[in-house]
Amino acid sequence: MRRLFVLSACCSLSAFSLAQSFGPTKYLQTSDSPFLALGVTNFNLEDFEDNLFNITGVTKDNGNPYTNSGNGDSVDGDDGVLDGSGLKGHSLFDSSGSAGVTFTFSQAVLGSLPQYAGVVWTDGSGTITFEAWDQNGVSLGTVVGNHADGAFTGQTAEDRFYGWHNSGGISKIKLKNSSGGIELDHVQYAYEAVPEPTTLCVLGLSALALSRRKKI
Ligand SMILES: [Ca+2]
Ligand SMILES: [Ca+2]
Ligand SMILES: [Ca+2]
Repeated sequence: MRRLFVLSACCSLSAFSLAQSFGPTKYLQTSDSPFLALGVTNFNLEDFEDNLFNITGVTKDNGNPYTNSGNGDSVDGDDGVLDGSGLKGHSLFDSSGSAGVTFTFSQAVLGSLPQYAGVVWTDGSGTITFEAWDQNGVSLGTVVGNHADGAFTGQTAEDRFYGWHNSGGISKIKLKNSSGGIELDHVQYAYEAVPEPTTLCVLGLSALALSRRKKI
């Protein structure tokens, strides 16, 4: 009876999308992405270090690649040195933090929508808000942060990662802050490495059937 209950609960999960938000968490280099610790597949990252926005299957509505030795604010490690400064790297900047920047994922280009998507906020003012939408364009919810340090000369201690996981797919993400401009970096997406819940159910039921056959 106990085993049957576990399998039933497992199968019921297949009818729903599993969703989880990430952040805001400290982020100074790619290895700080919480996605990597989950064993994701097809991890794709845009760090803007070629001063281009050309990550496969993703479009944006606002902002442009940016580098400035006086006020640029890349993820710290992109210049090769973790020194508390992102001045020597590249980021994405837009003058309207309140309008924010939306990144849209193309199912046609990618084959399937990513199940993990995130971005690193590196500079701006006020309250920071991150939102993601599922495969049907329904909002998964918002994550709010207040960690802007008020300095605008490349400091990286304030930089934070925001992300979302949704097993059914993510169609777009948006990052904004309530005043001033906005700077961001390390736009990233990935896919689940583990079998879908439906596959787990099939495997579980097969294992149960095999177990019963052995007892006969
Ligand atoms: Ca640095
Ligand atoms: Ca960068
Ligand atoms: Ca910063």
